[in-house]
Amino acid sequence: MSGLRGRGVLLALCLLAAGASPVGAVGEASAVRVEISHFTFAPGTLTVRPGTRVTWINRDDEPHIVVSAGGQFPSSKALDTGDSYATVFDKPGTYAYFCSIHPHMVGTVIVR
Ligand SMILES: [Cu+2]
Repeated sequence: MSGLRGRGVLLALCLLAAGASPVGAVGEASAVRVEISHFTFAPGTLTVRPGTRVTWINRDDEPHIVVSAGGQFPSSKALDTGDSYATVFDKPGTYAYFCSIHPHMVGTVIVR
């Protein structure tokens, strides 16, 4: 997969040229956190690169369950306070999700 590696180097060079910290940029691209608090997913809409690991962490005193609206990724277990759930988004697309306990809680992960 030298082609993929080459693209990664190119991306890093572009980020350097833009004055971004390469370490911070790579961290942001590969792992992102969604905080669940006050019955809200924050950020509600998240845009990430393919291959990004997204972690939801519950800051509420109520349990929440992260469920893909289209069954596109596995559901979490019931997350108690401080519990987290992570999944990796490999393919570009729009992934709507909600909390199955509180269906008015919705969020979206956009992978591109
Ligand atoms: Cu909930």
